[in-house]
Amino acid sequence: MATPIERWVEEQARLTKPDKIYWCDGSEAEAHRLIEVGMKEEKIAGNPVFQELNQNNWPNAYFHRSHPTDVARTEHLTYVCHPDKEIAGPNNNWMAPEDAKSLMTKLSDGCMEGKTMYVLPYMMGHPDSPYAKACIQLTDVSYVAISMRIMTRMGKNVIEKIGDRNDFVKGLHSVGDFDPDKRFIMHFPDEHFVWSIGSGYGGNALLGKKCFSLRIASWLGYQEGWLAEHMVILGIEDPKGNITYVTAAMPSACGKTNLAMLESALPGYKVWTLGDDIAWLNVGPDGRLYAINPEAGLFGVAPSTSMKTNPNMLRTLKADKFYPTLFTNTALDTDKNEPWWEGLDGSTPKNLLDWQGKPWNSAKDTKAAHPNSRFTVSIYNSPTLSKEFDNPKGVPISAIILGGRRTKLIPLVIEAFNWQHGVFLGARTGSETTAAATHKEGVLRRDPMAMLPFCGYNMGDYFKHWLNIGKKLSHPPKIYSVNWFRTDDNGKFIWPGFGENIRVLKWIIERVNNRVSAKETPLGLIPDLEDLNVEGLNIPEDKLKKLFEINNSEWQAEFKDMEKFFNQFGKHTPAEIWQEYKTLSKRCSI
Ligand code: GTP
Ligand code: SPV
Ligand code: MN
Repeated sequence: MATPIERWVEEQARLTKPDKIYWCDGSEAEAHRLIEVGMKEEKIAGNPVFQELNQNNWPNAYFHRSHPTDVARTEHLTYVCHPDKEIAGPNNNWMAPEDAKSLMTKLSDGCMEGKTMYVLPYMMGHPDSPYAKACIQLTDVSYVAISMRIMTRMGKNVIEKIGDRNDFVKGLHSVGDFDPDKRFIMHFPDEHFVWSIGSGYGGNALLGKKCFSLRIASWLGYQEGWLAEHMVILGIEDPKGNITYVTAAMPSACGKTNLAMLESALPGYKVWTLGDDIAWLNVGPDGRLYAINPEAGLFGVAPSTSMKTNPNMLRTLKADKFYPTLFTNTALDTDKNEPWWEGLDGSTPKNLLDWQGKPWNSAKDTKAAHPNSRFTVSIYNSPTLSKEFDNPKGVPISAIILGGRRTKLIPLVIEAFNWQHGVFLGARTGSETTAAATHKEGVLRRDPMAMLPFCGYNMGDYFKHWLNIGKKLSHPPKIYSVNWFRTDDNGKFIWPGFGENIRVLKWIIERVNNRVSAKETPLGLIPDLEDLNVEGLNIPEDKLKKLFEINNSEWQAEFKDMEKFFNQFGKHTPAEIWQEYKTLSKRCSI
C-alpha cells in the first residue's frame, strides 16, 4: 500500500510528467552527486547550473548564475489563496483557491518533461522540537535541491516521521520555462500547500522559507496562538558571561544577517547566532516568549559583505565543514576562479565577468555583482553559532527589536513604553525598498514588523494577534525600534553600523536588565547620551543629536501616510493601534 507521501508524489508526477523521480536522502554523498549533475547535465539559460569555484580559497564553494530575469522575489506574482479574500487582506494578492489551482494545473502540465523530479523530505525546526514541521518539496532543478539541503534539516528520517499522516507540509516547485509572465507563487494556507512555477530564486523557490515558514506559518500561528516572524535570533554575551537573547525584525536587505553575525566593536561583548531571517515565537509555560529558528542555513546578501563589515560571515563562507556553499549571481574573478562582489575586501580584480557572464570593468556604470546576489551556507559553518541552536525548546527572548531603513525621521533607537506601544512601533514602521524584491529601489513603504510581503493573512488581524500574544505573556520582552540608516546633510550614514551596532545592543540589554534609566520623548524612551557608549567613534555632538532628533513638522507627512495605511484594513485595524496613533500624533502636533 502506498503511503500518503507516495500517493501525493505520484499525483504530482502524473501532472508534471518528469522523466525520473529521485527521492533525496539528504546525505553528503548525495549532495556531491547532485552538484555533479548540476555541473554536467542540467542547464539554465545555456549555463551549467553549477560551476566549481577555487577550492583552495573557497572550500566546497560552487557558483550559480540564475536566469537573468529571475534574481529576486516577485511580490506582484505571489498570491495567498484563502477561500475568503477578506482573510488574505489588502496586504496580499488574492485568487480563489479553485481559480489558482486551475491556472497552475494548466501551467504545470508536462512542466518536468525531460527532467528529474527531486523529492525533498525536510524539517523546519529541530526534529525533536514540539514546534517543528515535517515537509516534502518537489522540484526539478538540482540548485533548489542543494539549496534546500543547506537551508533546512533534510533527510529520509523525515519520511519515517511523517509515516501514514497526510498533514505534512507540501510544496510543488518547477522552474517551468522561466517565463516572467508565467511565474506564480501560490499559497493554500489551509492545505499547508505551496505551488510555485517559473522561478528558481530563493524566496520564490525554497518553499520552506518565506512561503511556508512565514506566509503559511503566520496563519497557523494566528489560529494556534503563536507568531511566525521575519526576525533574526541572537544571544548577546556581556563581559560577565551573561547571555541575553533578543530577536530583531528588519525588512529584506536591511541588516538582519549582519546583525546576527555581528562581531562586537566593544571589548568583552560577543554575539551568538541562532538565526538570520525567520523566528517562530511561542509563549512558554513560564510566561516568557521562546524563539526557534526553523531554518538551518543562511541565504545572505553578498554585496558589501567584507572583513570590515561582517568578518564572521566571511569566516563562515570559508569554513571547510558542511558541504557545499553556493554563490548566486555574484561576479566572477576569472584569473582566480573566485566569486567577487562590490564591497569585498581588496582591490577590484582585473578580469571580471559580471553576474550575467559578460566581461566587466570598473569604467562601466553597472554593478558587476547583482545587488541581490547571494550566498547559501550552512549555519553550522558559523564560528558564532550559539550552543542553544539545536535546543528544541528555543531560547527565552528578553527584547524584540523592530527596524527599518529610514534615511530621515526615525531615531537610532527607541524603547516602547509597554507591549501595546511596542506593537504600534512595529505597525507604524516604514522602510525604503531594496533589491531583494523586483520593484523600484529606495521608495518608502509601510512594512510593519518587516512582514508586509510575508504576512499570510489580513494585517489588521495580525496587529490584533500581536496584542493578544502580549496578554498571554507574564514576562513580555521589551520592544525597541532601531534605524541604522539615518543620513546627514551630505547623504552619508551618520551611524557607523555593523560591528558598532553592539553599542545599541549593549544599551538594550542594560535596559532589560534594569541597569540604566532612559529619557522620555513623544516617540518613546531613548538613551541618556551618557549611557550610549560612543567612545572612539568620533561622531560630532551635533550629528549625535541628529540621530535622535524629533522634528514635529517632518512627522506630519508620516502621520498622513500611517493613517492611510491603517485605514486600508478597515475594521480589522485594532482600536488599540488607533489609540496609540492618536496619542502620538497629539504629542507631535505643531
Ligand atoms: P534579507 O536576507 O533580504 O532578509 O536581508 P537582511 O535583512 O539579512 O540584510 P543584510 O544583513 O544582508 O544587509 C543588507 C544590506 O544592508 C547590505 O548592503 C548591508 O551592507 C547593509 N547593512 C547591514 N547592516 C548595516 C548597518 O548597520 N549599517 C549600514 N549602513 N548598512 C548596513
Ligand atoms: C528576503 O528577501 O527577505 C530574503 C531572501 O531573506 S528570500 O529568501 O528570497 O526571501
Ligand atoms: Mn529575509
